Amino acid sequence: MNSTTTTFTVTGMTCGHCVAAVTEEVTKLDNVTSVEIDLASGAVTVQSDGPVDSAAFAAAVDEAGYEVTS
Ligand SMILES: [Cu+2]
Repeated sequence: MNSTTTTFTVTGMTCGHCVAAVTEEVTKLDNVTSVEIDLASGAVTVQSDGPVDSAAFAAAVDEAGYEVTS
């Protein structure tokens, strides 16, 4: 399968717990194979076997208690 990399920016994460919460929710999304988060910049890099639905991503981040800015 094709591996796709998508990067989003999420605001509101302040510590390792925040990173873990976002990682847990985003990992549940369709096609997602891995999630990597840079806490300092808020960059969330998602590896997937196909497209990641941006609305589903935003909903997952919202579920964790944070906000997608890009
Ligand atoms: Cu935190």
